[in-house]
Amino acid sequence: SGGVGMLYPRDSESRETKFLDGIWRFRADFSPSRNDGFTQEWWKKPLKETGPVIDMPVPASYNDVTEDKALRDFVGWVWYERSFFISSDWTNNRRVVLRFDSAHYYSFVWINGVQLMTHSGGHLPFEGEVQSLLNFNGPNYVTVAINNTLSPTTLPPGTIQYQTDTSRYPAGYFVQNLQMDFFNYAGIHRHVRLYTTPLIYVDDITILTDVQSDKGHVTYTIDVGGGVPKYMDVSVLDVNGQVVAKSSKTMDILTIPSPTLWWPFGMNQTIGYLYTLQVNASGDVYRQPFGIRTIRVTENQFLINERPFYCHGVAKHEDSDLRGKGLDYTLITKDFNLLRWLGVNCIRTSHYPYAEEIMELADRQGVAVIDESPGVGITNDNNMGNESLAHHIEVMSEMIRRDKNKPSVIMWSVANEPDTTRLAAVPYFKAVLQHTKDTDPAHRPVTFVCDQSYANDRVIPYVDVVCLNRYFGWYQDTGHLEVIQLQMHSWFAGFRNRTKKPIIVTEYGADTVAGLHREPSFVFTEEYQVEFLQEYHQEFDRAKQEFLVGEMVWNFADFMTPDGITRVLGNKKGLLTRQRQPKRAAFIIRDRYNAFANGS
Ligand code: GCB
Repeated sequence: SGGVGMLYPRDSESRETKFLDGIWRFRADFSPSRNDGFTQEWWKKPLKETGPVIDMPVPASYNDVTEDKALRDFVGWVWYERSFFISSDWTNNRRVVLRFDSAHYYSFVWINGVQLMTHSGGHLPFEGEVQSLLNFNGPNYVTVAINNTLSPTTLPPGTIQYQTDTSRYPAGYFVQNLQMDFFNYAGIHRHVRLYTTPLIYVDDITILTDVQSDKGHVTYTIDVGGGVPKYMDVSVLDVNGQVVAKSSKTMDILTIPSPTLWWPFGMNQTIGYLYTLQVNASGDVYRQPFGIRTIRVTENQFLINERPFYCHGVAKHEDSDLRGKGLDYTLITKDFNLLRWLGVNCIRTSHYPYAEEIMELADRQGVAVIDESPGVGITNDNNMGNESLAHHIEVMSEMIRRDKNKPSVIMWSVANEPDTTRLAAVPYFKAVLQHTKDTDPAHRPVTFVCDQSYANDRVIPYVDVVCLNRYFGWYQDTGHLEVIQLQMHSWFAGFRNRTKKPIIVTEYGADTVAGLHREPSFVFTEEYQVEFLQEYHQEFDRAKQEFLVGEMVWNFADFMTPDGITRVLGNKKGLLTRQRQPKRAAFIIRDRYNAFANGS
């Protein structure tokens, strides 16, 4: 929209939303050139006038919706289109903004045949002003072309490999190689909506909080677009809607005596407490939730509100049957009920920013979040060049712009398991980490998730918290539970000798097929997963006396992966099945985490 902000669309006295979710018309471009849509200009007419179309739900990944394997595994351009009407009420002195909460990966958007915007990156919102392109006296149509091809400079990166031996491969054969262990679902994954604002509008809000001797300090800045507001009315409301502080300035510091702090689950009676910053800029009303809390990292501790926080966590995925990575309210609500059932106080958004609706549940339900970028699979020098760096920095800026006011976000993770043994990784990650720290107005801790050894990694010196993924007893010494404690112990010592920073184990886990049993245990059985986790817990219980500040199981639930000989219909390291039913290990984690939450 040309503005600086990316506020979540919220209705108010001055703002109205029209969702464009629903059934869209759809075509994948299977033409030999894979480019007919562009040469034939499919955006110039409603899609059904340029060829056959099928029905496609939005939001959803398109991959698992049809019976067509070629579409499930499609790489290239797909086209979405739908029509809509707008009432003439919307002509009256308003901006109308078209917003996509995410489309994977590269998108072109046209309104009534006119190009509106493009966006690169699959997990963050983009929007544009459309009032001058709309037809208020008849139908409108919106067309979206989306390409899911991943290249060495996309996040995540990927490569396409062509096979030209015609004795073995049919013409045009290629495979997409991905450095990542999850299915590359694609399509319009989150909401599409039109929303209005007045012509002078609240473009962005930045809120910082601090607590000193039982006083909460709320520092805010409001960016206004479209002109200079005639007046500004700002108030802080508590959960009951009572005004607890007020100002008439664009920037101010407000003091709240004895504030109710934002706490994660298990640390306090009150968890996830949210205030609202209510802004009225010349009649444009916007209500931004926020929490009052502090974060500080020491050599051995992660402090929230100056109290030691120990992360009892899981890593997740946006993944489910049929809808792939599509937003689904039933699924995300069920997931948060399961997080509470397990006693989880922290999640990592492995391996990309999640839907804002998920982040808002985390804010409200007191689940801390390690907010991870789509930087997964940065494993060679081609992924660490200038073009990659520029894009990575842009993605971090977009993430911070979207998530900066969320109290649940306690740390940024810029990448998962990059090859940080490379010389090129040093300038690359120094720049990304520094940019992230500087760009976040709250300067939250920054990290990346490391799977390299303490001897060979080169980037750990630049993080605030050391985050480690380890699979002793799984990928190494498969089946040998007896090595886990010792190897984990040496691993911790190796990192601690290098740098005195707190450590979180961000992944440990074993593939487990629900219903597979064997006593004594064997890999892939429910018994093995239980014993495997318990071996880690022994060492965690020792290390948390000193420097360990968190443990996170890989993974909350089973999830889909590409075809591969180590994956039987997906990665099975879930505590839950993909359908969210518990394996035996879920009860072990539930007992362990809830014992902590109950204070025992
Ligand atoms: C990892 C990756 C994660 C994989 C997991 C596994 O280290 O970060 O994306 O799914 O291991 O199960 O192999």
